[in-house]
Amino acid sequence: MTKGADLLVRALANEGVDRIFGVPGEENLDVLESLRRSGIALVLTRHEQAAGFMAATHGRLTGRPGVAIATLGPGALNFSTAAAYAHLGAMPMIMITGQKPIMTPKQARFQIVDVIASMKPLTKMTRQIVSAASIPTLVRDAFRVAMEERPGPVHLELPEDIAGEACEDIPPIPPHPVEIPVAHRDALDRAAAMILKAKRRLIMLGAAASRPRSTAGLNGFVRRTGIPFFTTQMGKGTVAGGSNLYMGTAALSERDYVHDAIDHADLIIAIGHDTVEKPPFLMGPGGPAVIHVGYQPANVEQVYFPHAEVVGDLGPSLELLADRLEGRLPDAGALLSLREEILGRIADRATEDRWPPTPQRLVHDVRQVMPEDGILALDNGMYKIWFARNYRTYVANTVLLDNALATMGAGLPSAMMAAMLHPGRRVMAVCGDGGFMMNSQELETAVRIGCNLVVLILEDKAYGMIRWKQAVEKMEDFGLTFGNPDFVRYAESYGARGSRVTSTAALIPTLDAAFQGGGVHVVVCPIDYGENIRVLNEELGAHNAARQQRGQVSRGGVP
Ligand SMILES: Cc1ncc(C[n+]2csc(CCOP(=O)(O)OP(=O)(O)O)c2C)c(N)n1
Ligand SMILES: [Mg+2]
Repeated sequence: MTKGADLLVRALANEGVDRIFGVPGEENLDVLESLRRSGIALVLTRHEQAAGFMAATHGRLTGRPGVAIATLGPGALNFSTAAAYAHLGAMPMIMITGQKPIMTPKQARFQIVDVIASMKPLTKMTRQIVSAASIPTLVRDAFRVAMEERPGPVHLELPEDIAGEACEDIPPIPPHPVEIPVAHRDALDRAAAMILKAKRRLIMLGAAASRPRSTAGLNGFVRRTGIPFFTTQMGKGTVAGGSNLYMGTAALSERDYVHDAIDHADLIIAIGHDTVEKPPFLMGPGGPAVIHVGYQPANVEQVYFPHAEVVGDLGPSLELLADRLEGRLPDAGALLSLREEILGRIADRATEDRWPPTPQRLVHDVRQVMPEDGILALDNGMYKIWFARNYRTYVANTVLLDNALATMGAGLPSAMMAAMLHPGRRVMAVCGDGGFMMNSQELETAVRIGCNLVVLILEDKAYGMIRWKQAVEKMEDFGLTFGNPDFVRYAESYGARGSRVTSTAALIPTLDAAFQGGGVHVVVCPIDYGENIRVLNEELGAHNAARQQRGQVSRGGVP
């Protein structure tokens, strides 16, 4: 006898799903039973939030939605942060949650929350399944919506009685390839004319440039035009940062060294910029002209209002744009004269052996132990700014960071997903002592499923980023410090291994040994956050004051 749950699982398999992440409840038991008899693996997690982060990261890295499952009410609500993470971060994901029977609700309102309503602002689509016969269509549509630009999360609620409902054996709907339309000829001509006319051009690579489908077209555009580029935080790694055209990453919205190049530019070609990111620079009157190249038109914001747009599939549209420009930009690299100065300043103190290590030294040493294709997954904390600013990338999608929801707690689960997808590559999660503890229970999952993974915890016994902002605001140091477990013993209690870095010289050997040993290895290292104020406030403040005095900040109203 075929049941609704069988149709669901078959429809998921039809979409190429090979694993589902989550925490089932009794309302999901029919689905669990269908899964048991399918070729789809269940990756049981210790919190639904982590399952959601893993599914979203699957979508981010592959372009195919990851799938997560949870029960009704409490389980479904635990998906909320992950749903928002995927929604803001444009990561395709499908969430399936259970519900009490809808035809004969024998438990009255026990555990019932209006999950559909709660998912509305957090997803692209949220639907309750009301008949088994509708499952094949709904699942196909859910995948279509999740994957379509702009990608994101879709939620399906499957009530217990619909999952158990006997039904006809309806075949799933076969997916077919979908191409995204390419930009209009007139838009390409207009953009090409602007680029040809400009004198000091700069490319900016944003979050949407990281879609796996656009990597080749993007690299080709940069190579064929020879225009220098910088990236937003989430655009990091879309074109190799080792390229001799890389000018830096805008980890701050203004006043960093990379903004010297932005201030000197007369045209910025913003590729894949998504304004969910903290602004990489602030547009204002009198600033450079901006061309937006994206899968979707630009949202108009106070700080982002492009003068022209090229909307369409990024890769092929950029190829057509490069056809109009190649060989016609002899002075493409006009801003490259600033490169050495910018990158030199950024590298300051990267090899200093002070103890505890500076953030610059930590980033430098992590880079040494990561091969070019190694994947770094960052949680959210102060160190994210340093990694965004200082870490250089060589291969697309090798830095997973979240500058959209910017939630704490996603670092470990997203690294686990990367490790599952790329078992042959080195994968490292970098977490603060605050963010790590928000999903540290997933160490058990990582050990159980056999991940090879290093988790680097940067210990300052504080919510350091907020503490920095408090100090910048000249407020008293109050309310942001805490104690920690002994992270080495904590890791060992999960069956993982643990090491503590006790000297700056030991950092690289400890990280290297952790990778060599395989399995899950937690490495704890203290960090000297004195550099936050010294560099990000004092040094950059002085640099900007000097620039302003020299009159190099040309735009009225924009610092
Ligand atoms: C879930 C969540 N809660 C709170 C915040 C606000 N927040 C941003 S960074 C931060 C501190 C992070 O502390 P930690 O992980 O120890 O990193 P550190 O800044 O100390 O390096 C906080 C509380 C957030 N981004 N996400
Ligand atoms: Mg901390």
